[in-house]
Amino acid sequence: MQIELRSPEMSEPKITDYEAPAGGWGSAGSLVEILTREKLAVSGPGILAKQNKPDGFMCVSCAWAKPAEPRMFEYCENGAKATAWEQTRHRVGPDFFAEHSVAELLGWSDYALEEKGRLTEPLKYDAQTDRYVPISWRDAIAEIGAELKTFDPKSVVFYASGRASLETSYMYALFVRMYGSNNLPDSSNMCHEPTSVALPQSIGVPVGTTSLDDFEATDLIMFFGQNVGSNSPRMLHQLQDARKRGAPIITFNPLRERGLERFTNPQNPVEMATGASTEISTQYHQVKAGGDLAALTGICKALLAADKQAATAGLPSILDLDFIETHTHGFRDFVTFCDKQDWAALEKRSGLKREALEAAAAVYARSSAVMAIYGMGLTQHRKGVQSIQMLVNLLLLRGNIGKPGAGICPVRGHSNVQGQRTVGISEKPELVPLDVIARQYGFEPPRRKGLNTVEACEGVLSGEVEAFIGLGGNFVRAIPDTKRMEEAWGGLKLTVQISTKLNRSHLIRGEKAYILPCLGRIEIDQQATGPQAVSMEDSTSCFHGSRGVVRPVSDQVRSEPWIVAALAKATLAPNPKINWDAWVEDYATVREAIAETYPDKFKDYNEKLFQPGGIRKPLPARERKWETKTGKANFIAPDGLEPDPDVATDRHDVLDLMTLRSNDQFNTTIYGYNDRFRGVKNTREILFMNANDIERLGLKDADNVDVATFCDDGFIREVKGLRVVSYNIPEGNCAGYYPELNVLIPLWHHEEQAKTPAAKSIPVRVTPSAR
Ligand SMILES: Nc1nc2c(c(=O)[nH]1)N[C@H]1C(S)=C(S)[C@@H](COP(=O)(O)OP(=O)(O)OC[C@H]3O[C@@H](n4cnc5c(=O)[nH]c(N)nc54)[C@H](O)[C@@H]3O)O[C@H]1N2
Ligand SMILES: Nc1nc2c(c(=O)[nH]1)N[C@H]1C(S)=C(S)[C@@H](COP(=O)(O)OP(=O)(O)OC[C@H]3O[C@@H](n4cnc5c(=O)[nH]c(N)nc54)[C@H](O)[C@@H]3O)O[C@H]1N2
Ligand SMILES: [Mo]
Repeated sequence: MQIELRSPEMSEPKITDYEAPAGGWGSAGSLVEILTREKLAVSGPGILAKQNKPDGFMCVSCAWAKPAEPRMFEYCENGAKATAWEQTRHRVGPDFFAEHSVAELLGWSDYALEEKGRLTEPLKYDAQTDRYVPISWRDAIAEIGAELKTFDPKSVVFYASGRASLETSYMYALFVRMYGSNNLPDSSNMCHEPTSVALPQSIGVPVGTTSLDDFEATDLIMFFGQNVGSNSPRMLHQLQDARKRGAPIITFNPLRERGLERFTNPQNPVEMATGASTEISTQYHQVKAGGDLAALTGICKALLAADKQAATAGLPSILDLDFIETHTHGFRDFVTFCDKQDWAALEKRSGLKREALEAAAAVYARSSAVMAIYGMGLTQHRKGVQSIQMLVNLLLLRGNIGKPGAGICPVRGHSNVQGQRTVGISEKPELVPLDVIARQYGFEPPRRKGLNTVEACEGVLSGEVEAFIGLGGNFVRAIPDTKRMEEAWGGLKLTVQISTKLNRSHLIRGEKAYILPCLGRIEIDQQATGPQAVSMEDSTSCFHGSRGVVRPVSDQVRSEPWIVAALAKATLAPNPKINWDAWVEDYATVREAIAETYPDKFKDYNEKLFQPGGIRKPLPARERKWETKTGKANFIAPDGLEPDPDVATDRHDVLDLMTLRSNDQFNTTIYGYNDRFRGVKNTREILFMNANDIERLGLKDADNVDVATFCDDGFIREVKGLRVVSYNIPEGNCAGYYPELNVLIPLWHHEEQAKTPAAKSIPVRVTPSAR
């Protein structure tokens, strides 16, 4: 069935140049629009005033750090949209499901499904009427538990999307291991998994090393493949402050993203009144998709050359030789690698001129504390891990890890995606203290590696996976190869989704299917001992407590800890060492259990839960203690510079497609059809292309085109009828929106080591539409 991409009330698509800075009045206007649509009151003490405050709730949007001294409104346009979307006054109750069959809903857009409102009661799929029908919690839980008992634990996948709290995640992972499986894929597998693979090899920690303080001490920020204006807008405040102190920002991004160009602080009355804005990037390099590895090599090469020159001239070294000597391993081999690369190849692969890379190197060479920030532009490639390691190599050359104002800063996605890993959600048993868990709970946890996201999909295709449980998220829509995967999904015997809103993963279902509606984080979570708090970990490894502030959407929704505990009790034999009910009555007791499993990270957790600025997790690399195999920070040279071996970029009719987020979505949640910063109105069915490519392929701006994946594995992957938008994008690249274009990503097209789908470099052919 063709998925409807336009919302019913949509008007004609419009593409214009957007001139305004990020933030400013555009942001204020967009916010008012969604608040009105979701009928959310923001007057008086309002929900939004509690957002990201030490005594309030942590935003359900991104994972960016929450300062100890928050602004009066510590939220951004997109954080407020996320709040409005969760706290909408619209509901999808039993009437809705009686009215609409699943077959009908399959034709609805992602926007239309979620926009209908919050799920209010448990539902079970009824094949006879092709509808979801109400079921009591007791029956739903009992039936799911009985089903789970019939499967081989290895054939069941337990996904986690990254929003559920540390408390829920800990309970979920424990439940799954007691059930007998490490099949705990998470959204991180599609996101920052390359970070979790690259950084331990390089510096001995799986996470970033910087904190908010570093923005105050840095004298250069390098920014790779992260769209701050849309996806972590609160960081714009730190960037603006750094710029006002005179610290330069050097950006590498194929697109000129507005948030990386100019910012007007919507909370600053003077800036709003005068239209003043701060220039964000001082150098902007439109690197080719996947060209970062070559660009970074070029910068390192330029730096090494400058250092040689300095030595010849008897000047002080440009490199931090003390640091390299004391703290690193592999420097010589790395120099040899850089020496071997020739400039012509680096220019071709990066799409950047040697002079541009030398200009970046020159600023880097005179800066004594440098932060490197990155996002999906680095991770979602076949060589994502090596690109991140190359960025670390650059930092190591001048000792830019483990000193104030310096370090590596991966910008995480979901608000607790990093935290879920911290408390045991991982398919890799070696990342979890299984011996501690074995002692604490008196059972033998499985030691066999579980399935990550791509492997879970392979299992669904091969029939080895028989059941899927989703703790949040919209898995079927977020994964690659939409058509193949949706077809295979019907072969599952059981699907269970723990969700707040209706999405496509409820409709693409197994033989038996259940929807379990849960509380959102913004709602008051009342249990036997009173209202409960939960906690999460931000992108800078700080834990924060969070308390709901509004009444639940319905008295039939349950908290995530309640649902996980209920499933565990219905599935597992009783264990005298775990009292699931006591945990649900008082989440502080879950935190005590977490602290027992992870004593170094969660010491005095309950006492410090609401500490302003959060509780900082110990990070050895920040203290220049390197928990790597060599005991040092490692220079790691890549095995080549070909960004994506399958991308036949040399063929004149093959373009390299990046799938991106608009400013009006949170992952598969589509708030609307505008992408303000990129000048797009009322549509998501577009393909951004370079004017030369448009001409070369015999097309015109605003033409309709079909896009097909260029590969010959026997499957046809195509999207029809996209509108060409002539755009400032490197030649040979094109871009469009996720998740509509996921149908084009072959499942096997993933990061080599981390298996993250390579969503930023899909080889495609673009042809005029017949339609
Ligand atoms: N409002 C909002 N906030 C979000 C999300 C959301 O959807 N909406 N999603 C959340 C999640 S889960 C995540 S993971 C993050 C994602 O946040 P980002 O990491 O910003 O992810 P993307 O929007 O996919 O875009 C990545 C950026 O990389 C650039 N890029 C693409 N390919 C390359 C490349 O090869 N090299 C370089 N240097 N740049 C490239 C793109 O032009 C784009 O600016 O945001 C989180 N926050
Ligand atoms: N092509 C392409 N594909 C991508 C990406 C890309 O850049 N390009 N990005 C990847 C990335 S980085 C990520 S993180 C994944 C995202 O994949 P997911 O995390 O699986 O997807 P989301 O869209 O965030 O999930 C939205 C759903 O979560 C549910 N939900 C919302 N809040 C809550 C809550 O509090 N509790 C529970 N239980 N459920 C809730 C709602 O029902 C909503 O419909 O997609 C990946 N896929
Ligand atoms: Mo993500």
